[in-house]
Amino acid sequence: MKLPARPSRRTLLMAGAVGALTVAASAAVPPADAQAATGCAVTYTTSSWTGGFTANITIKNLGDAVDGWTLGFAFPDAGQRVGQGWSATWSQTGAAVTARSVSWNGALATGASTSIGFNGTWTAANPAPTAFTLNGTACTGATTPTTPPPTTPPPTTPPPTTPPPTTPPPGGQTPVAINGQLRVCGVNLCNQYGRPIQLRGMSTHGIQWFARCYNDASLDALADDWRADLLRIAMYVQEDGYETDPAGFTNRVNALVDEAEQRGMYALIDFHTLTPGDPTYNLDRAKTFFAAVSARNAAKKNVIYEIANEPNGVSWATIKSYAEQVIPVIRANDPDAVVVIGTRGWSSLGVSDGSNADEVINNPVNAANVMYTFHFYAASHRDNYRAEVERAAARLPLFVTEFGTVDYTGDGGVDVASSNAWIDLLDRLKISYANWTYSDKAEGSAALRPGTCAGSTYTGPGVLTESGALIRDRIRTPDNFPTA
Ligand code: IDC
Repeated sequence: MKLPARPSRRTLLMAGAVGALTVAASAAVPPADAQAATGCAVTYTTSSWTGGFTANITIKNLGDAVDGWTLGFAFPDAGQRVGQGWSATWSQTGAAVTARSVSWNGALATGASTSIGFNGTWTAANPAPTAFTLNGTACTGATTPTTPPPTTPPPTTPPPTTPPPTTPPPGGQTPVAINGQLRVCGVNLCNQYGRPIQLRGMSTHGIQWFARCYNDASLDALADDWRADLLRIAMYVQEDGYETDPAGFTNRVNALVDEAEQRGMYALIDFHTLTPGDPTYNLDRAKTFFAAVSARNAAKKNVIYEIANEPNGVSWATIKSYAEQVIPVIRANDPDAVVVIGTRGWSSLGVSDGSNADEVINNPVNAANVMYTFHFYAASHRDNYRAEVERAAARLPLFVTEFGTVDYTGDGGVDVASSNAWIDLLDRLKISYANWTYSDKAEGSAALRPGTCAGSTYTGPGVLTESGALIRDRIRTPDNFPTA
């Protein structure tokens, strides 16, 4: 796993040696005999608000490979408590906090890092811990806690133990580096300079089924070879998804947000409701999930929230009511993030239910900085849908968070003409999009050939399907993001 290129907000670097027997033996000179070489570096960064905070911790193993680890530290203030954590099993007794590795991050090779974190609460003050232990032995390196005010920009040079950041794609800076925090302006998605932009990228398949497709090599390929701006993280709620393991899926989504961030891509967090189609069925789950991910990712610039994938069988009034209950939960933690709202008839702006975008135009969600979802499958949805999108785009901020080159089942042949007509329209209107799917499922919409995710190669002539080749060609053309 790569370290974040730039630790944000308050950063505290702990670089110390974990001597197996003595700390002194481990400073600059490695042990002479067979004693295991041990050592670690820990960064602890927080973003705080009144009474609460998010802590992100990176552990780097500077010693011999370990298989399973325990991180320990003590809160300096009596009122500090760990709440929901991720990527570790967290516990707290008095001031003492313990984080134990989980199945997928216990093995840490020499030089390897892993990132964990938690949402916490505080009462009187929220100082950073000043000492950490790894597998029971203190990391005793000199530390100088720095507590700049929250508005201080992050350090421009990484801490000494941090490896160089991911190489940006050819042509210079990453989409997130150029565009920064996004916001809705008029009917457009705008960048930090207030200028309209279009993000082009890929959706994962259901992360409960295709986790193997989202690894360092595949995400490097998406950022560098595809030059994608956006990764949509499709977290199904039903179908063996979130409802079966809320904490686990929350962690997986957060880990993918970090992977996107490290590569300069935006991350669209998709609460992938589909069946049942009434989002109200998942309202409590949505509130719990979005409270967690918005608190944890509040300080990041690359996160966009998609609160309901495809409402179906329900009225716009019901969807609007759902949105007006979920959006405040996000806003409480992450006031400036863009939120995308599903629309009636499988996010067809109502068209697939015989309605149209007027129901939204005339009765928009009572919230600022929001966009509305439109989905299409090119072999099923053609001219009448394109006409409605063009008409609606003059009145509503639209985001195509999902589309396929094939029919609505996600399978069948690629409709090249309709796909290109759609993408031409989205380009002309600067409507952002994510294609279904960056996966190797044996179905027409998948971009990768079956078996690709069992290997380690995600570039070159052998890996793309017909759909993948068409979409990659469209996504990898230069972005021309405005920079002033
Ligand atoms: C489809 C997948 C398919 C999977 C199915 C499960 O392509 O492999 O078995 O979901 O529900 C959507 C949905 C999206 C669908 C996709 C294709 O958002 O979940 O994925 N689709 O049917 N809306 C329209 C089409």
